[in-house]
Amino acid sequence: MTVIHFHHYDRSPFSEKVRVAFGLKRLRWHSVIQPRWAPKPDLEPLTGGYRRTPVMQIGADLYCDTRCILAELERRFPEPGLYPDGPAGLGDALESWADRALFADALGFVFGTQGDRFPEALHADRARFTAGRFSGWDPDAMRAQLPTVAVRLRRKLDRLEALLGDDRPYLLGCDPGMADLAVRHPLWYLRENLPERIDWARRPALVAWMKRLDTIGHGERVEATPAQALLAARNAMPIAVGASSRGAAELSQWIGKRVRVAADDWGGDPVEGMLAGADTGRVSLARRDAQLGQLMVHFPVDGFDIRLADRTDAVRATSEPGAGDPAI
Ligand SMILES: N[C@@H](CCC(=O)N[C@@H](CS)C(=O)NCC(=O)O)C(=O)O
Repeated sequence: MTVIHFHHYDRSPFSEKVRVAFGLKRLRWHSVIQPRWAPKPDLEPLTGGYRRTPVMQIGADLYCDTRCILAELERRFPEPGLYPDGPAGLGDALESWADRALFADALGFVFGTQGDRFPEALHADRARFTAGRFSGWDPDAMRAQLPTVAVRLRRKLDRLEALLGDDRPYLLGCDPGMADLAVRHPLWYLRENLPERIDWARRPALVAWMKRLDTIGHGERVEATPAQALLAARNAMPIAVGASSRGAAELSQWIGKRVRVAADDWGGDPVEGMLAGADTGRVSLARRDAQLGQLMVHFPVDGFDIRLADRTDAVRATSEPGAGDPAI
């Protein structure tokens, strides 16, 4: 039986995106609560330094970033699917928009409105984490941005209301999927933090859609400790990485070499490991931890900077002629 350990905290919006996917797929999962800010001594040994929330663990395999987590859930538990209506590309496009543009405005609105309410340690951590984005996470600067952010957010909410205005139950049709999970989590975050600041009465279709998604729930959640998750990793071996690297020749030529992977938006702490697999969706890094043994850390290709870690390898790779490179 597949045992899922999910490293998260309850207030994390990106975690909420996955928790609803657990509900949709009616899965049982072990909830491992991690701190809201670094250091994360029970997470970083597993991932090799990736500290963002959430991370999904299945034995000695670690899935970083919700895009990688949801793709793995879809692979292992295909029914019901995350792309029930319309082309998958449309679901992914909406996901991208929601995870970055909509989420950034929701975050700017919450911190701009009530930045003083959060602990100092959180501000200090997020200033480093976001590396200059979000007004350097300075409460005054974020407040100064509030009028612009409010107007941007209002327009996005109105667009969503219009999209749902033809009585469709979910964003892309009759059943919930990726687009709904992704668009809901920034709105859930707004509702959790500033319920009275959203003009819900003007957006009945959005309210009904949120209610429909709320009823999906989170599947079967079982509490677990970080020590149990670490033990599960130590007692397991990573799954073999699939041989298929179709469409990812530029990355799969580095298989067996040391690579460095870092998120290209925020929380860019790099992870190094030996590239064990690459396809168009993800890269898999083999790592060894002195306490935990052999691990495999998976990242999406989208949204991550992936490069050779060894300078000599990197210089050689970029100076070699590219005549044989496949077309895009
Ligand atoms: N693109 C990432 C974004 C993850 C993200 O930004 N998560 C936030 C929490 S919702 C985070 O890591 N905050 C800092 C932390 O938890 O240490 C994903 O889809 O997983």
